[in-house]
Amino acid sequence: MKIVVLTGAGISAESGVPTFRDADGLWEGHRVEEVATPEGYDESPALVQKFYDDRRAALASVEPNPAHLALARLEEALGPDLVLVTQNIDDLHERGGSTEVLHMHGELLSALCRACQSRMPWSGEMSGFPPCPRCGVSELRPDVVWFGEIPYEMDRILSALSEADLFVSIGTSGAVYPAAGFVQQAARSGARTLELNLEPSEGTVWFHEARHGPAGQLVPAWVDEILLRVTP
Ligand code: BV8
Repeated sequence: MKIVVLTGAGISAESGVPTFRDADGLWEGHRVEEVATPEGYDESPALVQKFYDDRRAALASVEPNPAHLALARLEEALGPDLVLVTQNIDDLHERGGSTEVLHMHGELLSALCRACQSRMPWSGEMSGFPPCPRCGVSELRPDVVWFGEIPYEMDRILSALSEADLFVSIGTSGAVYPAAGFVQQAARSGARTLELNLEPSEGTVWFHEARHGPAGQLVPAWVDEILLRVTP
């Protein structure tokens, strides 16, 4: 059985990582245009670097939750038949044991050099505009996909959606494209579609089935159901 899972900020909420659109979401106090667009970065690089420095530093104080751990168990059982796509830029899937994670919106722990286009692991601050380890120019930016930029791994994602038997969306509001359109692409290719979210998302109408509640409870239960079906 080929499964594509798409996760959003809701899967990390119970780990203490703020979501974007819930009451105390990340975007509050910051207009999206200020911190998540290339124009916003060019306008105020120090403000944007600090926004991401703070989120990068906060990773040290959060832990994967049972939902992340359950998806790692699923990968162990399904191997390449599971394609895990995340909109999240935290490293909680990896720390929860998942080894193949498609970060379509980039990662906090990666830097992109605007001078030489190199991408490299980065766990420190960037507000001090450090020189790129590869080319020496001080043009490092967070390696995240901002609004108006092209998401990473789209070819692999679209190919996985075209072959999926099941598409499961976990903890996302369905507010941002192209991720929000994946459910329709999967359904067009014949996949069954399931939404696991705290409440109905903006795209809930597109799903064959929806279960509402905390990911920390819904995801382990769903993974146990699947493992019963796929393990002899
Ligand atoms: C692109 C990285 C071209 C940075 C992010 C008009 C119409 C349609 C589209 C557009 C349009 N105008 C512009 C566009 C395109 C635009 C877009 O979609 N805009 C929106 C606002 C309309 N998209 C883009 O620009 C994208 N690029 O389109 O390029 C292209 C297209 C196709 C192919 C090639 C090229 C790039 C967008 C990427 C932006 N970067 N993040 C950073 O993180 O700082 S977006 C960011 O918000 C996330 O990455 C995520 O994608 C998005 C949504 O966040 P969620 O993860 O869903 O979180 P949210 O808070 O919204 O929701 C949380 C959910 O969890 C809630 O439903 C809640 O109920 C639930 N929840 C809470 N707690 C729990 C829970 N669920 C379970 N358990 C819990 N405990």
